[in-house]
Amino acid sequence: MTIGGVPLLLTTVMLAVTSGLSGAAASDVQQEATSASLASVLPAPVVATATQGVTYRITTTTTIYAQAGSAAAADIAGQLAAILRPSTGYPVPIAAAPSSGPADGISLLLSGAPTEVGDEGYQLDVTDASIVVRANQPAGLFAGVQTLRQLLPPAVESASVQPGPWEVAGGQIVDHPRFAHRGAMLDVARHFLPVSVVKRYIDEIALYKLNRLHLHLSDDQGWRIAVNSWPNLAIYGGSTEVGGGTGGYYTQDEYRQIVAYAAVRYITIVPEIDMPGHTNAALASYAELNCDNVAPKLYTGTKVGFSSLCVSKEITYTFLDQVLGEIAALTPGPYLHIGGDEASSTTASDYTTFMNRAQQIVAAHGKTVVGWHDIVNAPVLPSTVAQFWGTTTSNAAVTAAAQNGTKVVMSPANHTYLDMKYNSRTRLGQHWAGYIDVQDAYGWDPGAYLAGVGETSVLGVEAPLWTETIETLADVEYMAFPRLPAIAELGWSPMSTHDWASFNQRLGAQGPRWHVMGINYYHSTQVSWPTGS
Ligand code: TNX
Repeated sequence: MTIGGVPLLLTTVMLAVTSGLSGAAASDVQQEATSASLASVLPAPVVATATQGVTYRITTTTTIYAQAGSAAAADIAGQLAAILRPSTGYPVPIAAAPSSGPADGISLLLSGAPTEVGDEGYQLDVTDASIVVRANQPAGLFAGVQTLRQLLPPAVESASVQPGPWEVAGGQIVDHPRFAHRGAMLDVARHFLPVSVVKRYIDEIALYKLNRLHLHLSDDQGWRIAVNSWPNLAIYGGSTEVGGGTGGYYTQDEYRQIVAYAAVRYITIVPEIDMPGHTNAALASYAELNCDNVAPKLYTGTKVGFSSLCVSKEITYTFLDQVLGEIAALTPGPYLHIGGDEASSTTASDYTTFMNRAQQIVAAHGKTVVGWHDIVNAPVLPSTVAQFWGTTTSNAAVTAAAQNGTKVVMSPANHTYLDMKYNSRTRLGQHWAGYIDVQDAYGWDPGAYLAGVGETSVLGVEAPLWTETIETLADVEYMAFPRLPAIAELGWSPMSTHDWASFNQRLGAQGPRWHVMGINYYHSTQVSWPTGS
């Protein structure tokens, strides 16, 4: 049996299956792999086929060939070289791929990929002469390179020269994502996180083929982005955080840097300005935003549901238009998230009035609205995306919206909330949605979770990290790893690959990699970590 001309060798390790692929290649093929490294890719690929006895070795003469004429391919080649050079000690030059076809070495090509891999998928072929990644778009090349990293020994991630050898098991992977939206969220409002932490998190989520970073930029405790037309929002509203620390905010230039850093890793920034609730920092910064014209004090506690923009004042909509207008102009991605959660200080009719206007304002700035699922309690625009954060498997309002065409991002709090404790002994985090160990994060199906919200209504998944108790990069990493890769796999891999035993083994294999990268991960007792990780 062959797939794409590569012999399918049947040995011991069941790796992947083929649903999700269309056409002949998807028919009835069960995948098997001889190599631990092919079997260890996370998220699980759609199809992986080992070629027994074949190994590619990166040596001192290995060159990376990037698609001629593509600046994006050259940039991705540069990112791969930047990983390989420090750890191998080899020069790893980059050259334009010859038109005669793949040369020896590592080729990153924007031709010859199967159409079914779409814009974000790729085909990776490893022979003893070459590694070839083919994709239809640069995002797919980037994804293929993330897979290639995982096929190399963990020491490849080291910042200093390591002994090697730098071998990749032979075979073929044909791979593409299940869902378009594969996200992580960072709450930079409850505790401010500096640009360096956000960039590091972008690097970490990119490893697992996530493609959205949602930044929760404002809340009761802090406003985290400079707005030129309303400068006190950041200067005053950003001056503290939960617990009374000094807070902080991103200048517009820093925000642009984050957007650009994410873009070359094929991650779209989704900025959130939460409203009409969760707005104490804004209300404290400008008295005129309050119905009684009295600015409240800054807030450094952790209660929710006590603040609301003044729905009846016209200046509220001038504020929205100017703030959202500036953020839209800074954001190349299609989405503006306007929160809408826990608006318990806003009446139901005010909420509807407010959300009607807010959605129109976002649309006027050329963006698509995302809101927490509470937004479906108001009429929504056809394009508005609802982010489900409940803890139940049925929600009548969300089901009705989905059946009316609303797309849903799945963030069920009892499976995806990275601020939930792993268990009662976890120092950080909360547990209002329960304890979430790795099996809870992994053990659900986003396309069949919420009653009446089927696969075609689901845009994807997202793992939020709220930061009431989270203050440092080490805290962020401890809560995200190893649960974030579970959510990443649910977003990328076909459900037919869903298997705890396989996932557990592949997740464990990431441990030594995280160790080399200095990622502060939680050694969950549910995971079979290899010794030494
Ligand atoms: C609920 S989830 C919130 C946040 C909190 C979080 C803590 C959601 C839309 N709202 O304001 O930070 O719980 O887990």
